Amino acid sequence: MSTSHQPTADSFVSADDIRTRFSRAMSAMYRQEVPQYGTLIDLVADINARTLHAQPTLRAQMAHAGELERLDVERHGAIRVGTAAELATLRRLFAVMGMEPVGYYDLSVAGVPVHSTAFRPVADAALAANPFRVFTSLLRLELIADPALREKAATILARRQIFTPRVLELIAQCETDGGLADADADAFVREALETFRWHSTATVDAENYRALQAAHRLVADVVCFRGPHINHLTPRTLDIDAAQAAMPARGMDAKDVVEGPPRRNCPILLRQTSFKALQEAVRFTDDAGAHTARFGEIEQRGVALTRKGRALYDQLLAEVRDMGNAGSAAPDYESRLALVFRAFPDTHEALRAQGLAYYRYSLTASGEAAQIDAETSLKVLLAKGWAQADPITYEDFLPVSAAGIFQSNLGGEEQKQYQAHAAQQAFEAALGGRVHDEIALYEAAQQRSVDQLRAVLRGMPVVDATA
Ligand code: OOG
Ligand code: NI
Repeated sequence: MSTSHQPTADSFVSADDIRTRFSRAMSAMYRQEVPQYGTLIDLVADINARTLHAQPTLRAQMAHAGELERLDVERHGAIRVGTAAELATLRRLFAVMGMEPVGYYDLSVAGVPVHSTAFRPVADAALAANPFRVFTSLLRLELIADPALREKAATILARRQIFTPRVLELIAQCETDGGLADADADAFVREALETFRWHSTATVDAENYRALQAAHRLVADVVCFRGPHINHLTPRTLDIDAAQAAMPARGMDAKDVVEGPPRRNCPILLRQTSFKALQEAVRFTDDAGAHTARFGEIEQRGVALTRKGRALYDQLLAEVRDMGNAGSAAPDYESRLALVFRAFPDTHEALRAQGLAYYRYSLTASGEAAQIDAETSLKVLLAKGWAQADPITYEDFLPVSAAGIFQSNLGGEEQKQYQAHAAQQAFEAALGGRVHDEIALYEAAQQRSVDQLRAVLRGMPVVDATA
């Protein structure tokens, strides 16, 4: 490692900036690798422009919430890794870009032998700058039933190194110095990208590939390649139904149903749809073959829910999916979904009054001009037009939706059953740290906004504890 530099904090590039450079580089790479991703980005840009033009209130609300600028850089990706060591190093790699593990997702209940977290920024300002997220799954080898196959997979995984030597040096340098200067930040982005690149040569022969694929298609995807290729990158659309309807005309084979809640006046959580994975030519060590892994996805984000709101969402979704036992495959799924979700209030007033969703509160111009008792309730402040409540955007994922996305993109129809249960402690041991509780983060963001508002009313200087 070169130690000739004298690190000083002001010569460092911010973590936000490194994240933006990285997400831009990743997007460019994926556009090259999967041209349909470029088509999807163009489609979403068109639809977002049209939606903002047609809905000036939405535009104003997004501008006020500071969401307009981030819209066209906003996307998430997903990768799957095979060992605890890989996951732990990813945690350190993402930390260089200000991304921390948020949430624990157990996908085994949905027949996928992984558990996951999302690496993303957590501070308000960092989210506003660029909310780039990576849904990261760890294979649960213990769920492979055949001990010999399990052993073989572990041996293959133990042989690979998914990080370049230079990126490991730069991560360590960043941890020691507290940041990276410009040229090192660029080198970091270049080297980190190598981990996410697609490799068309597999590390195993065709027979081993088939054996691992028979255990689960995902096992083959994780074990048989030199690295955890990025398997999709997802832009954020403001109208997912319009985007879904426009996909076939642009040559995309869209998945049948949109995952998540139904279309609503006040969008909640997250709605997602994808186009199916591509069949790609690969070379095994002894033969030519094909693999399906990489796909495209779009999503529409809504307001973050409180624990109470989330419980209601989970309950209603389970009700819809249990009807006739068909999950989301039933032909009338969308109308059932809409019907059952009538029980979920659909005005922001009702969502607030029932404590179902999170908002950021701020004084309006008239609130700032008026003489107001600092303890006036939020309800009165809002009713008088002295304060405004902006929905806090949901920045995370949904396990049932994620399972649907996994299933639709692994190719093949088989459903596996696992006698598994959530294993958050084992996941955190592999990760080498705890994951944030996402709901606690939203709660804190709402509370910070209320504290700031009260501080302004009291005429106190406002300190931003997260900056
Ligand atoms: C991840 C699937 C989950 C989402 O948006 O819910 C996901 C994967 O296929 O690796 O990306
Ligand atoms: Ni996704």
